[in-house]
Amino acid sequence: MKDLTPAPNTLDPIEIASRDEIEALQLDRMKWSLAHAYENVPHYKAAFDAAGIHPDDLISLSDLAKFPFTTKQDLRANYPFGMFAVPRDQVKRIHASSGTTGQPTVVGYTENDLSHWGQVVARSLRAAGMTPGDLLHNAYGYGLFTGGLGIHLGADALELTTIPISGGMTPRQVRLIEDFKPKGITVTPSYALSILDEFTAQGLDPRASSLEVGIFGAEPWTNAMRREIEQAFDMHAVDIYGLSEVIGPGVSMECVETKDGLHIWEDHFFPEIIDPNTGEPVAEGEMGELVFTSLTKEAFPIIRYRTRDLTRLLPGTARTMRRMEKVTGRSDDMIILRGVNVFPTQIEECLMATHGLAPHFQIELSKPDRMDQMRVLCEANDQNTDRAHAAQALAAQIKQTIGITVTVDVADAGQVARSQGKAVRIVDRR
Ligand code: DLL
Repeated sequence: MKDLTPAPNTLDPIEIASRDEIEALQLDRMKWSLAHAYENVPHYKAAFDAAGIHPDDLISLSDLAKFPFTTKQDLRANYPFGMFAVPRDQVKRIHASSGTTGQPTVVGYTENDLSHWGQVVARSLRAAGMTPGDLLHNAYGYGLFTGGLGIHLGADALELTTIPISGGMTPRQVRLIEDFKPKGITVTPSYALSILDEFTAQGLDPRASSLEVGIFGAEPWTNAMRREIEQAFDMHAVDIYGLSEVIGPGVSMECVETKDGLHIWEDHFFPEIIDPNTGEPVAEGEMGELVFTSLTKEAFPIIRYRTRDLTRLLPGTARTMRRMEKVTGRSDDMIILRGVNVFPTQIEECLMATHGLAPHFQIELSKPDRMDQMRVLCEANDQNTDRAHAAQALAAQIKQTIGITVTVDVADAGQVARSQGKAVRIVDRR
Protein backbone atom coordinates (compact mmCIF):
# COMPACT_ATOMS: atom_id res chain seq x y z
CA MET A 1 0.00 0.00 0.00
CA LYS A 2 1.22 3.47 -0.89
CA ASP A 3 2.01 6.07 1.78
CA LEU A 4 -0.89 8.54 1.49
CA THR A 5 0.01 10.82 4.44
CA PRO A 6 -1.13 14.34 3.54
CA ALA A 7 1.53 17.07 3.39
CA PRO A 8 1.40 19.07 6.67
CA ASN A 9 1.07 22.36 4.80
CA THR A 10 -2.20 21.20 3.22
CA LEU A 11 -4.04 20.88 6.57
CA ASP A 12 -6.39 23.56 7.91
CA PRO A 13 -4.32 25.35 10.62
CA ILE A 14 -7.02 24.66 13.24
CA GLU A 15 -6.57 20.87 12.77
CA ILE A 16 -3.18 21.15 14.45
CA ALA A 17 -3.74 24.25 16.60
CA SER A 18 -2.97 24.18 20.33
CA ARG A 19 -5.66 22.88 22.70
CA ASP A 20 -5.96 26.38 24.18
CA GLU A 21 -6.68 27.84 20.80
CA ILE A 22 -9.23 25.14 19.97
CA GLU A 23 -11.00 25.53 23.31
CA ALA A 24 -11.14 29.32 23.07
CA LEU A 25 -12.77 29.02 19.66
CA GLN A 26 -15.19 26.38 20.98
CA LEU A 27 -16.26 28.59 23.88
CA ASP A 28 -16.99 31.56 21.63
CA ARG A 29 -18.91 29.42 19.20
CA MET A 30 -20.79 27.51 21.89
CA LYS A 31 -22.08 30.78 23.39
CA TRP A 32 -23.30 31.81 19.96
CA SER A 33 -24.90 28.42 19.24
CA LEU A 34 -26.79 28.22 22.56
CA ALA A 35 -28.13 31.77 22.16
CA HIS A 36 -29.05 31.13 18.53
CA ALA A 37 -31.00 27.97 19.44
CA TYR A 38 -32.68 29.64 22.43
CA GLU A 39 -33.77 32.72 20.55
CA ASN A 40 -34.97 31.04 17.38
CA VAL A 41 -36.28 27.55 18.21
CA PRO A 42 -39.31 27.40 20.54
CA HIS A 43 -38.34 23.86 21.61
CA TYR A 44 -34.96 25.02 22.95
CA LYS A 45 -36.43 28.05 24.71
CA ALA A 46 -39.01 25.85 26.45
CA ALA A 47 -36.45 23.14 27.32
CA PHE A 48 -33.85 25.59 28.71
CA ASP A 49 -36.52 27.51 30.66
CA ALA A 50 -37.88 24.28 32.13
CA ALA A 51 -34.35 23.33 33.24
CA GLY A 52 -33.86 26.82 34.73
CA ILE A 53 -30.84 27.53 32.54
CA HIS A 54 -30.06 30.37 30.15
CA PRO A 55 -27.38 30.67 27.42
CA ASP A 56 -25.75 33.47 29.50
CA ASP A 57 -25.05 30.88 32.21
CA LEU A 58 -22.38 29.27 30.03
CA ILE A 59 -19.09 30.65 31.35
CA SER A 60 -16.83 27.70 30.59
CA LEU A 61 -17.14 24.68 28.30
CA SER A 62 -17.97 22.41 31.23
CA ASP A 63 -21.13 24.47 31.92
CA LEU A 64 -22.64 22.79 28.88
CA ALA A 65 -23.47 19.82 31.14
CA LYS A 66 -26.14 22.00 32.81
CA PHE A 67 -28.15 22.23 29.61
CA PRO A 68 -30.85 19.69 28.72
CA PHE A 69 -30.29 16.88 26.24
CA THR A 70 -32.01 16.72 22.87
CA THR A 71 -33.34 13.34 21.75
CA LYS A 72 -34.73 11.80 18.61
CA GLN A 73 -38.20 12.10 20.20
CA ASP A 74 -37.76 15.88 20.43
CA LEU A 75 -36.97 16.01 16.72
CA ARG A 76 -39.97 13.84 15.90
CA ALA A 77 -42.27 15.96 18.03
CA ASN A 78 -41.22 18.98 15.95
CA TYR A 79 -41.63 17.28 12.57
CA PRO A 80 -41.06 18.51 9.92
CA PHE A 81 -39.53 22.01 10.28
CA GLY A 82 -40.12 22.90 13.94
CA MET A 83 -36.41 22.71 14.91
CA PHE A 84 -35.28 25.14 12.20
CA ALA A 85 -33.73 28.34 13.54
CA VAL A 86 -33.92 30.41 10.35
CA PRO A 87 -36.87 31.34 8.11
CA ARG A 88 -37.76 28.45 5.79
CA ASP A 89 -36.68 30.31 2.67
CA GLN A 90 -33.10 30.58 4.01
CA VAL A 91 -32.88 26.79 4.16
CA LYS A 92 -31.07 25.73 1.00
CA ARG A 93 -31.13 21.96 1.50
CA ILE A 94 -33.21 19.40 3.37
CA HIS A 95 -32.11 15.88 4.27
CA ALA A 96 -33.96 13.24 6.28
CA SER A 97 -33.37 9.90 7.92
CA SER A 98 -35.10 6.95 6.28
CA GLY A 99 -37.76 6.74 8.96
CA THR A 100 -37.76 2.94 8.95
CA THR A 101 -38.27 3.01 12.71
CA GLY A 102 -40.98 5.68 12.69
CA GLN A 103 -41.33 9.25 11.53
CA PRO A 104 -38.32 10.48 9.56
CA THR A 105 -36.03 13.05 11.17
CA VAL A 106 -35.77 16.16 9.00
CA VAL A 107 -32.67 18.38 8.98
CA GLY A 108 -31.90 21.61 7.11
CA TYR A 109 -28.86 23.60 5.97
CA THR A 110 -28.31 27.26 5.09
CA GLU A 111 -25.79 28.31 2.47
CA ASN A 112 -23.19 28.74 5.25
CA ASP A 113 -24.02 25.33 6.71
CA LEU A 114 -23.47 23.71 3.31
CA SER A 115 -20.16 25.52 3.02
CA HIS A 116 -19.03 24.30 6.48
CA TRP A 117 -20.20 20.77 5.68
CA GLY A 118 -18.14 20.86 2.48
CA GLN A 119 -15.11 22.00 4.50
CA VAL A 120 -15.31 19.24 7.11
CA VAL A 121 -15.87 16.55 4.48
CA ALA A 122 -12.98 17.95 2.41
CA ARG A 123 -10.82 17.73 5.54
CA SER A 124 -11.95 14.15 6.01
CA LEU A 125 -11.20 13.14 2.44
CA ARG A 126 -7.78 14.78 2.70
CA ALA A 127 -7.11 12.93 5.96
CA ALA A 128 -7.80 9.74 3.97
CA GLY A 129 -5.06 10.70 1.51
CA MET A 130 -7.11 12.26 -1.29
CA THR A 131 -5.58 15.30 -2.98
CA PRO A 132 -6.98 17.82 -5.51
CA GLY A 133 -7.50 16.28 -8.93
CA ASP A 134 -7.84 12.69 -7.62
CA LEU A 135 -10.73 10.57 -8.85
CA LEU A 136 -13.35 9.51 -6.27
CA HIS A 137 -15.94 6.76 -6.78
CA ASN A 138 -18.79 7.83 -4.49
CA ALA A 139 -21.04 4.83 -3.85
CA TYR A 140 -22.94 6.23 -0.86
CA GLY A 141 -26.61 6.67 -1.70
CA TYR A 142 -27.66 10.01 -3.19
CA GLY A 143 -30.97 11.45 -2.03
CA LEU A 144 -32.41 12.28 1.36
CA PHE A 145 -29.65 10.19 3.00
CA THR A 146 -26.72 12.51 3.78
CA GLY A 147 -24.03 10.07 2.59
CA GLY A 148 -23.94 10.64 -1.18
CA LEU A 149 -24.54 14.38 -1.36
CA GLY A 150 -22.49 15.08 1.79
CA ILE A 151 -19.40 13.36 0.40
CA HIS A 152 -20.04 15.05 -2.93
CA LEU A 153 -19.94 18.52 -1.32
CA GLY A 154 -16.60 17.74 0.31
CA ALA A 155 -15.18 16.25 -2.88
CA ASP A 156 -16.07 19.49 -4.68
CA ALA A 157 -14.50 21.56 -1.91
CA LEU A 158 -11.28 19.51 -2.15
CA GLU A 159 -11.42 19.80 -5.96
CA LEU A 160 -11.58 16.09 -6.62
CA THR A 161 -13.12 14.55 -9.73
CA THR A 162 -16.28 12.85 -8.49
CA ILE A 163 -18.07 9.84 -9.94
CA PRO A 164 -21.55 10.17 -8.37
CA ILE A 165 -22.50 6.53 -8.89
CA SER A 166 -24.59 6.19 -5.69
CA GLY A 167 -25.42 2.70 -4.34
CA GLY A 168 -26.69 -0.32 -6.25
CA MET A 169 -26.18 -1.92 -9.69
CA THR A 170 -23.12 -3.74 -8.41
CA PRO A 171 -21.84 -5.07 -11.77
CA ARG A 172 -21.74 -1.48 -13.02
CA GLN A 173 -19.81 -0.40 -9.89
CA VAL A 174 -17.10 -2.88 -10.79
CA ARG A 175 -17.07 -1.94 -14.45
CA LEU A 176 -16.63 1.75 -13.69
CA ILE A 177 -13.87 1.07 -11.17
CA GLU A 178 -12.11 -0.98 -13.85
CA ASP A 179 -12.67 1.61 -16.62
CA PHE A 180 -12.32 4.96 -14.78
CA LYS A 181 -9.58 3.85 -12.36
CA PRO A 182 -10.54 5.90 -9.27
CA LYS A 183 -8.02 6.35 -6.46
CA GLY A 184 -10.63 6.42 -3.69
CA ILE A 185 -13.98 4.83 -2.98
CA THR A 186 -16.58 6.09 -0.51
CA VAL A 187 -19.06 3.36 0.46
CA THR A 188 -20.48 1.50 3.44
CA PRO A 189 -18.19 -1.35 4.51
CA SER A 190 -20.98 -3.89 3.97
CA TYR A 191 -21.60 -2.72 0.41
CA ALA A 192 -17.84 -2.78 -0.20
CA LEU A 193 -18.04 -6.52 0.49
CA SER A 194 -20.76 -6.90 -2.16
CA ILE A 195 -18.55 -5.04 -4.63
CA LEU A 196 -15.67 -7.31 -3.64
CA ASP A 197 -17.79 -10.41 -4.40
CA GLU A 198 -18.68 -8.95 -7.78
CA PHE A 199 -15.00 -8.52 -8.66
CA THR A 200 -14.49 -12.21 -8.01
CA ALA A 201 -17.70 -13.14 -9.88
CA GLN A 202 -16.38 -11.28 -12.92
CA GLY A 203 -13.06 -13.08 -12.66
CA LEU A 204 -11.21 -9.85 -11.82
CA ASP A 205 -8.47 -9.40 -9.24
CA PRO A 206 -9.52 -6.66 -6.77
CA ARG A 207 -5.90 -6.27 -5.66
CA ALA A 208 -5.01 -5.21 -9.19
CA SER A 209 -7.65 -2.43 -9.21
CA SER A 210 -6.67 1.25 -9.14
CA LEU A 211 -8.14 1.77 -5.64
CA GLU A 212 -5.66 3.08 -3.05
CA VAL A 213 -8.08 4.01 -0.27
CA GLY A 214 -11.59 3.13 0.87
CA ILE A 215 -13.48 5.58 3.09
CA PHE A 216 -15.99 3.52 5.05
CA GLY A 217 -18.75 4.60 7.38
CA ALA A 218 -22.47 5.01 8.04
CA GLU A 219 -22.47 1.73 10.01
CA PRO A 220 -20.25 0.03 12.59
CA TRP A 221 -17.34 -2.09 11.35
CA THR A 222 -14.41 -3.64 13.13
CA ASN A 223 -10.64 -3.55 12.83
CA ALA A 224 -10.87 -7.22 11.82
CA MET A 225 -13.04 -6.13 8.87
CA ARG A 226 -10.47 -3.41 8.08
CA ARG A 227 -7.74 -6.05 7.75
CA GLU A 228 -10.00 -8.21 5.56
CA ILE A 229 -10.84 -5.33 3.18
CA GLU A 230 -7.28 -3.94 3.08
CA GLN A 231 -5.94 -7.36 2.25
CA ALA A 232 -8.62 -8.10 -0.37
CA PHE A 233 -8.22 -4.81 -2.28
CA ASP A 234 -4.60 -4.01 -1.39
CA MET A 235 -5.73 -0.53 -0.30
CA HIS A 236 -6.04 1.52 2.89
CA ALA A 237 -9.37 1.34 4.71
CA VAL A 238 -10.27 4.31 6.93
CA ASP A 239 -13.32 5.15 9.02
CA ILE A 240 -15.61 8.15 8.54
CA TYR A 241 -18.39 8.93 11.01
CA GLY A 242 -21.34 11.25 11.11
CA LEU A 243 -25.08 11.50 11.55
CA SER A 244 -27.69 13.59 9.84
CA GLU A 245 -28.84 15.28 13.06
CA VAL A 246 -25.32 16.70 13.55
CA ILE A 247 -24.57 17.37 9.83
CA GLY A 248 -24.03 14.04 7.98
CA PRO A 249 -20.69 12.40 7.11
CA GLY A 250 -17.65 14.41 8.20
CA VAL A 251 -18.26 14.81 11.94
CA SER A 252 -15.12 12.78 12.60
CA MET A 253 -12.53 10.99 10.50
CA GLU A 254 -9.67 8.58 10.86
CA CYS A 255 -6.29 9.68 9.48
CA VAL A 256 -4.70 7.32 6.95
CA GLU A 257 -1.26 7.67 8.54
CA THR A 258 -2.37 6.49 12.01
CA LYS A 259 -5.71 4.60 11.70
CA ASP A 260 -6.11 4.92 15.45
CA GLY A 261 -9.64 6.22 15.87
CA LEU A 262 -11.49 9.19 14.46
CA HIS A 263 -10.50 12.83 14.96
CA ILE A 264 -13.59 14.87 15.75
CA TRP A 265 -13.72 18.16 13.85
CA GLU A 266 -14.04 19.95 17.15
CA ASP A 267 -14.18 23.45 15.75
CA HIS A 268 -17.71 22.62 14.52
CA PHE A 269 -18.95 19.77 16.74
CA PHE A 270 -18.45 19.58 20.51
CA PRO A 271 -18.41 16.01 21.90
CA GLU A 272 -19.30 14.71 25.35
CA ILE A 273 -19.52 11.15 26.65
CA ILE A 274 -22.25 10.39 29.16
CA ASP A 275 -23.43 7.41 31.12
CA PRO A 276 -26.48 6.36 29.08
CA ASN A 277 -28.37 5.39 32.24
CA THR A 278 -27.76 8.44 34.44
CA GLY A 279 -27.02 11.09 31.80
CA GLU A 280 -23.96 12.17 33.84
CA PRO A 281 -20.64 12.87 32.08
CA VAL A 282 -18.24 9.91 32.50
CA ALA A 283 -14.59 10.22 33.55
CA GLU A 284 -12.15 11.10 30.77
CA GLY A 285 -11.42 8.15 28.51
CA GLU A 286 -14.38 6.08 29.78
CA MET A 287 -16.82 4.36 27.48
CA GLY A 288 -20.34 5.77 27.17
CA GLU A 289 -22.89 7.42 24.90
CA LEU A 290 -21.65 10.09 22.53
CA VAL A 291 -23.44 13.46 22.73
CA PHE A 292 -22.89 16.31 20.28
CA THR A 293 -23.50 20.07 20.31
CA SER A 294 -23.15 21.93 17.03
CA LEU A 295 -21.04 25.09 17.23
CA THR A 296 -21.66 26.76 13.88
CA LYS A 297 -24.89 25.42 12.41
CA GLU A 298 -27.46 28.05 11.49
CA ALA A 299 -30.52 26.24 10.09
CA PHE A 300 -30.55 23.30 12.48
CA PRO A 301 -28.55 23.99 15.64
CA ILE A 302 -28.40 20.89 17.82
CA ILE A 303 -27.69 21.06 21.54
CA ARG A 304 -26.48 18.02 23.50
CA TYR A 305 -27.91 15.51 21.03
CA ARG A 306 -27.91 11.94 22.34
CA THR A 307 -26.56 9.91 19.45
CA ARG A 308 -27.03 6.47 21.10
CA ASP A 309 -23.59 5.61 19.68
CA LEU A 310 -21.19 4.05 22.16
CA THR A 311 -17.52 5.01 22.20
CA ARG A 312 -14.87 6.79 24.26
CA LEU A 313 -12.88 10.02 23.78
CA LEU A 314 -9.12 9.91 23.38
CA PRO A 315 -6.49 12.65 23.07
CA GLY A 316 -5.33 13.80 19.63
CA THR A 317 -2.47 12.12 17.73
CA ALA A 318 -2.11 12.96 14.02
CA ARG A 319 -4.23 16.08 14.74
CA THR A 320 -4.63 18.03 17.99
CA MET A 321 -8.38 17.52 17.84
CA ARG A 322 -9.61 14.73 20.12
CA ARG A 323 -10.37 11.28 18.78
CA MET A 324 -13.30 8.97 19.33
CA GLU A 325 -12.68 5.26 19.32
CA LYS A 326 -14.28 3.27 16.50
CA VAL A 327 -17.99 3.04 17.38
CA THR A 328 -18.76 -0.36 18.92
CA GLY A 329 -22.44 -0.04 18.12
CA ARG A 330 -25.61 1.81 18.97
CA SER A 331 -27.35 1.27 22.27
CA ASP A 332 -30.46 0.44 20.16
CA ASP A 333 -28.55 -2.43 18.50
CA MET A 334 -27.35 -3.92 21.74
CA ILE A 335 -28.77 -7.41 22.18
CA ILE A 336 -29.28 -8.64 25.70
CA LEU A 337 -29.07 -12.39 25.40
CA ARG A 338 -29.85 -14.17 28.64
CA GLY A 339 -28.31 -11.31 30.58
CA VAL A 340 -25.21 -10.82 28.41
CA ASN A 341 -24.88 -7.62 26.37
CA VAL A 342 -23.85 -8.35 22.79
CA PHE A 343 -23.17 -6.08 19.82
CA PRO A 344 -23.18 -7.23 16.20
CA THR A 345 -19.57 -5.97 15.94
CA GLN A 346 -18.53 -8.62 18.48
CA ILE A 347 -20.04 -11.32 16.29
CA GLU A 348 -18.21 -9.77 13.33
CA GLU A 349 -14.89 -10.06 15.18
CA CYS A 350 -15.50 -13.73 15.97
CA LEU A 351 -16.51 -14.42 12.38
CA MET A 352 -13.33 -12.83 11.06
CA ALA A 353 -11.28 -14.95 13.44
CA THR A 354 -12.83 -18.19 12.14
CA HIS A 355 -11.27 -20.01 9.24
CA GLY A 356 -13.30 -20.84 6.13
CA LEU A 357 -16.06 -18.22 6.50
CA ALA A 358 -16.95 -15.24 4.28
CA PRO A 359 -17.38 -11.83 5.96
CA HIS A 360 -21.17 -11.67 5.43
CA PHE A 361 -23.47 -12.37 8.37
CA GLN A 362 -26.88 -11.79 9.86
CA ILE A 363 -28.11 -12.37 13.40
CA GLU A 364 -31.57 -13.83 13.98
CA LEU A 365 -33.22 -13.59 17.37
CA SER A 366 -36.09 -15.84 18.38
CA LYS A 367 -37.83 -17.00 21.52
CA PRO A 368 -38.99 -20.57 20.92
CA ASP A 369 -39.63 -21.51 24.55
CA ARG A 370 -39.47 -18.32 26.60
CA MET A 371 -35.68 -18.28 26.29
CA ASP A 372 -34.03 -15.87 23.86
CA GLN A 373 -32.00 -17.61 21.20
CA MET A 374 -29.49 -16.28 18.73
CA ARG A 375 -28.77 -17.82 15.38
CA VAL A 376 -25.86 -16.54 13.30
CA LEU A 377 -26.30 -17.02 9.59
CA CYS A 378 -23.09 -16.80 7.58
CA GLU A 379 -21.46 -18.24 4.47
CA ALA A 380 -18.58 -20.48 3.55
CA ASN A 381 -15.82 -18.64 1.70
CA ASP A 382 -15.26 -21.46 -0.74
CA GLN A 383 -16.76 -24.71 -1.92
CA ASN A 384 -14.25 -26.83 -0.05
CA THR A 385 -15.02 -25.44 3.41
CA ASP A 386 -16.24 -28.13 5.80
CA ARG A 387 -19.38 -26.26 6.78
CA ALA A 388 -20.28 -28.26 9.88
CA HIS A 389 -16.76 -27.83 11.16
CA ALA A 390 -16.72 -24.07 10.44
CA ALA A 391 -20.10 -23.64 12.18
CA GLN A 392 -18.81 -25.45 15.23
CA ALA A 393 -15.63 -23.36 15.25
CA LEU A 394 -17.57 -20.07 15.11
CA ALA A 395 -19.98 -21.15 17.86
CA ALA A 396 -16.97 -22.09 20.01
CA GLN A 397 -15.25 -18.77 19.27
CA ILE A 398 -18.42 -16.86 20.29
CA LYS A 399 -18.79 -18.94 23.44
CA GLN A 400 -15.18 -18.36 24.38
CA THR A 401 -14.95 -14.61 23.69
CA ILE A 402 -18.48 -13.34 24.39
CA GLY A 403 -19.70 -16.09 26.69
CA ILE A 404 -22.98 -16.90 24.95
CA THR A 405 -24.29 -20.06 23.32
CA VAL A 406 -25.55 -19.55 19.79
CA THR A 407 -26.56 -21.66 16.81
CA VAL A 408 -24.50 -21.11 13.67
CA ASP A 409 -25.67 -21.97 10.17
CA VAL A 410 -23.16 -21.84 7.35
CA ALA A 411 -25.05 -21.36 4.09
CA ASP A 412 -24.04 -21.41 0.43
CA ALA A 413 -22.38 -18.31 -1.00
CA GLY A 414 -24.96 -15.59 -1.67
CA GLN A 415 -27.52 -16.78 0.92
CA VAL A 416 -26.99 -13.97 3.43
CA ALA A 417 -28.92 -10.83 2.41
CA ARG A 418 -26.55 -8.29 0.80
CA SER A 419 -26.71 -4.57 1.51
CA GLN A 420 -26.45 -1.73 -0.97
CA GLY A 421 -26.08 0.76 1.88
CA LYS A 422 -26.37 0.10 5.59
CA ALA A 423 -26.42 -3.61 6.41
CA VAL A 424 -29.32 -5.05 8.39
CA ARG A 425 -27.46 -7.12 10.96
CA ILE A 426 -30.31 -8.14 13.26
CA VAL A 427 -33.56 -9.86 12.33
CA ASP A 428 -35.71 -9.97 15.45
CA ARG A 429 -38.34 -12.71 15.37
CA ARG A 430 -39.17 -12.58 19.07
O1 DLL B 1 -24.88 7.50 8.22
C1 DLL B 1 -23.95 9.67 7.81
C2 DLL B 1 -22.78 9.06 7.14
C3 DLL B 1 -22.81 8.81 5.79
C4 DLL B 1 -21.63 8.76 7.86
C5 DLL B 1 -21.72 8.27 5.13
C6 DLL B 1 -20.51 8.23 7.23
C7 DLL B 1 -20.57 7.98 5.88
P1 DLL B 1 -27.37 8.66 9.42
O2 DLL B 1 -28.06 7.93 8.32
O3 DLL B 1 -28.11 9.74 10.12
O4 DLL B 1 -26.06 9.34 8.90
O5 DLL B 1 -26.91 7.56 10.47
C8 DLL B 1 -26.13 7.94 11.57
O6 DLL B 1 -25.02 5.78 11.59
O7 DLL B 1 -25.54 7.56 14.62
C9 DLL B 1 -24.19 5.72 13.78
O8 DLL B 1 -25.04 4.87 14.53
C10 DLL B 1 -24.02 5.16 12.38
N1 DLL B 1 -22.68 5.48 11.85
C11 DLL B 1 -22.35 6.46 10.99
N2 DLL B 1 -21.02 6.41 10.73
C12 DLL B 1 -20.52 5.37 11.45
C13 DLL B 1 -19.22 4.81 11.62
C14 DLL B 1 -24.99 8.70 8.32
N3 DLL B 1 -18.17 5.25 10.96
C15 DLL B 1 -25.76 6.72 12.38
N4 DLL B 1 -19.11 3.77 12.48
C16 DLL B 1 -24.84 7.05 13.52
C17 DLL B 1 -20.16 3.29 13.16
C18 DLL B 1 -21.59 4.80 12.18
N5 DLL B 1 -21.40 3.76 13.03
